[in-house]
Amino acid sequence: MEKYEHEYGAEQIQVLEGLDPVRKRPGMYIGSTSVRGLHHLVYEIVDNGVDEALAGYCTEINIVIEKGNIISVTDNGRGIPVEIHPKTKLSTVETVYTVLHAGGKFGGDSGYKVAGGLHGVGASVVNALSEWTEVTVKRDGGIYAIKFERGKTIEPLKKIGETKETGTKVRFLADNTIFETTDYNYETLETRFREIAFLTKGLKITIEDQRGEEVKKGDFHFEGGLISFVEFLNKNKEKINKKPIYIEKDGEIPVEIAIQYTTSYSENIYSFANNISTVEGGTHLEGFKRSLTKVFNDYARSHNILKEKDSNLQGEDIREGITAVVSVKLREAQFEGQTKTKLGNSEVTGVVMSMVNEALSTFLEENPNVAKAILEKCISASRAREAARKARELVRRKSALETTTLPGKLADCSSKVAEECEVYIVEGDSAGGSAKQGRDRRYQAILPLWGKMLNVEKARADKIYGNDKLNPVIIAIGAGIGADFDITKIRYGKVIIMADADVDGAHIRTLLLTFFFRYMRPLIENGNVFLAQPPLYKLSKKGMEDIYCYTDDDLENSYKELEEKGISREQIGIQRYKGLGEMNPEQLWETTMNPETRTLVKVTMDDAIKADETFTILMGDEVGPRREFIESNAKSVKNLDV
Ligand code: 0R9
Repeated sequence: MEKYEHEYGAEQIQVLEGLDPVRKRPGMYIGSTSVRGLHHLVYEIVDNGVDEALAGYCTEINIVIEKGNIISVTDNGRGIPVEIHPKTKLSTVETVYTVLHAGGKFGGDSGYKVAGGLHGVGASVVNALSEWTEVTVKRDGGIYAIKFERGKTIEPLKKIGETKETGTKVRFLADNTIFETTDYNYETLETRFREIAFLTKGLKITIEDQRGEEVKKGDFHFEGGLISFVEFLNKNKEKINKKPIYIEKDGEIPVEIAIQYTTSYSENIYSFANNISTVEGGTHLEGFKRSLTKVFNDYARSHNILKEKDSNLQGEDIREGITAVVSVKLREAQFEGQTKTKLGNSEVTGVVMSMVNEALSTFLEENPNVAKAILEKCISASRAREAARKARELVRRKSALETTTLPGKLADCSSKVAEECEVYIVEGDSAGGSAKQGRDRRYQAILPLWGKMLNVEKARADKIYGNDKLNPVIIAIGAGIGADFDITKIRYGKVIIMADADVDGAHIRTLLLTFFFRYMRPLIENGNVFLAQPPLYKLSKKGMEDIYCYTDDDLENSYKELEEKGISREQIGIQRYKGLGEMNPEQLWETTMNPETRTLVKVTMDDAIKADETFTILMGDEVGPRREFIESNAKSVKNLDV
């Protein structure tokens, strides 16, 4: 952020010290030293190449994860300037890599800098947090190289050859004494670079992972920009308007928007400011939503689709089934909110609104069939909302009448302190019985579910309020649902799904997760949802304590350990658990519920786009992608009983 907010004068550069503060408090510069922070190093470097592309000089960026987790990033831009900077008496490359916050202000007329990772702190921070860094610049007919170790120059810039090409190449090895892990996740990087390619029309980005036996590759280049982005997001959904609606305007604050409606019931709007995903929204999103509501209502009125007696369509009616991407670029982006992912610049709302008002109303006038199809869906959404309101009223009134009435099947815990309380949502009555007897009733509650669970991906909100399978879950958690959901009211700090390790269990797990994802998303975002891990096998032998194994690898390892102690496989009894119901209360406690010994998997929402895709594939209408997904993921879900 700093990079774009301040212009440091020469004096300030001189008083800035070296990079020691970065190594002392890395979290302050890259958020954390977890795998997330590690990935930020790559984003910082790639963003510098993206800036060069936005300035109009670079068309391609290549990223390679080399063996040993070395990162290499190459662009074909002008090359970082190499001449001696008069104030620092160092080459400009060296200055950029060794002076904190130096990036961006030596660049002269490079246009506005708009790319930039979440923390936008630049090359010097990457250098400070790397065991070593090498930068190679092709420029002015020469090839120049410079090397650093832990932020300190060890080989100053020298010319090592001649070339007619231009560009910059950066290689670095993250410092393993600083990061918890230096093992990059290929999928995470690939997803981000695909996103950057969508957001930067025409820029080609390639990524290659050379670490494994098989090289993985991604190649992203979208002439369609955001149009390609929404087509990608909707690839498994049934579309209402075949071609996405596209709105683009250059100017002081460039805005780019693509919109496509699908027959689904969810709202998927992704917003970006300077290529940064604004998860918490902000002024650009606000402007877009307001304008969308206004334009559709105006159109419906002027074409007599809404009659005089009808009330206006509400924003949520108009956003049902929408997939949209809103991207703005601005010189001095201000990020607010808890995770600094909410755009704060107030002038943006009006810019987006006036632009969408004009472009979208023109589009609707010119495409009356599309307008009609979308409005039909909005109107039926509005009817469903009205029905849902009534159903919800009913639920509310019911719970107001019976204020203390928790679901009959819920065995609640005695503590009322949410942070220490857990609710196990258990499949089946018999497993529920064992769980009730085995639990620690001070802080563990049990909610058994039985019968067929509703697939919320295929149902509208009015079917969800008042559904007899979901209602107990909603009431037990106690924080409402949908737009009314209030995370501060949850009755349990941990909501734990405990299902069998077979196909049916996986199904229930997915149905419940889909429900949480669509109707209680903050619960997942806040890290309150967990999956219990029941064992698959029990090994037993007279005189030996039982051994529980949670995976097939676990089982093999246990066999090996026992063999080393001279106990052969034949001497050991093995029980394969088909379901939770086969375990008695003590076993269930010991293996799956006792906080001292259990393993819980926390459900995270790192990537909402990926999550939406997965839930659409697994729970939506289209069969083809679902089969593909299951086939290609079957190997990684060993516990499934297929
Ligand atoms: C491989 C990742 N790419 C980069 O890190 C990279 C930085 C960079 C750059 C310029 C061009 N390409 C780049 N790639 C550049 C050049 C010029 C002006 N501004 C930017 C120019 O030729 O005049 N720079 C980013 C910061 C700086 N250069 C600077 F501060 F050193 F100028």
